[in-house]
Amino acid sequence: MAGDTRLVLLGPPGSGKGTQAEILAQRMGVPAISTGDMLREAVAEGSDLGRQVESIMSSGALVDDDTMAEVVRERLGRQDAAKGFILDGYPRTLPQAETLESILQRSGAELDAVVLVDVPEEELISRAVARGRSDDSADVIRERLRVYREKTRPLVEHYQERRLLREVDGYASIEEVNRRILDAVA
Ligand code: B4P
Repeated sequence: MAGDTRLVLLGPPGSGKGTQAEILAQRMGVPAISTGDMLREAVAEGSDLGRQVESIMSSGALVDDDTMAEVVRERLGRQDAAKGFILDGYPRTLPQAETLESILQRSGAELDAVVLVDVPEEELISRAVARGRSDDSADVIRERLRVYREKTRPLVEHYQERRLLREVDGYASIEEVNRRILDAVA
């Protein structure tokens, strides 16, 4: 499989979306696009965007939809994304899902599937604490899980209705989760 693959990875914080996106991207010959990584890079560079989002990210809240729309529109407009992508961490709200639909429509493209990588909350908290990133303290991760349930979880139904959703149990080894995702999108 090479090119023309457009997948979204959906799931709670720490479910392994980023890890799986990298493996899938290698295999499918398309870029892994992580909005979390893009924002963390902006913070590290101290750009205008980075200064704007730094405190939002460290509190566990979501960056606003308009800012994210600009970031994603610019990234998906680059040449390397013309033939497909693995999108990790976007969309995270219903308005973001609508933005993505309109960006794709304009280029005559559509999503192949949205993969929900689901993992129990206790496991998410222990993975996050083990990772030790600045936005991974136990309190912040609890806030990120609350925001996930409130803002992102409704996307499950949204994509179920569009017959795009594939559910994968993410509580297994990285290799096993990868196999499950490949089976789900085959
Ligand atoms: P993200 O970077 O998307 O953070 P994440 O959800 O924690 O990452 P992920 O689920 O990809 O976990 P990973 O593979 O790293 O977002 C960070 C912040 O950016 C958000 O809180 C928000 O403020 C902002 N943001 C990003 N996108 C946004 C948007 N669209 N709108 C608004 N704001 C946005 O894996 C986690 C850990 O588990 C790793 O240590 C990994 O090694 C381990 N792991 C992975 N798979 C495993 C497995 N199978 N078994 C055991 N451990 C595993």
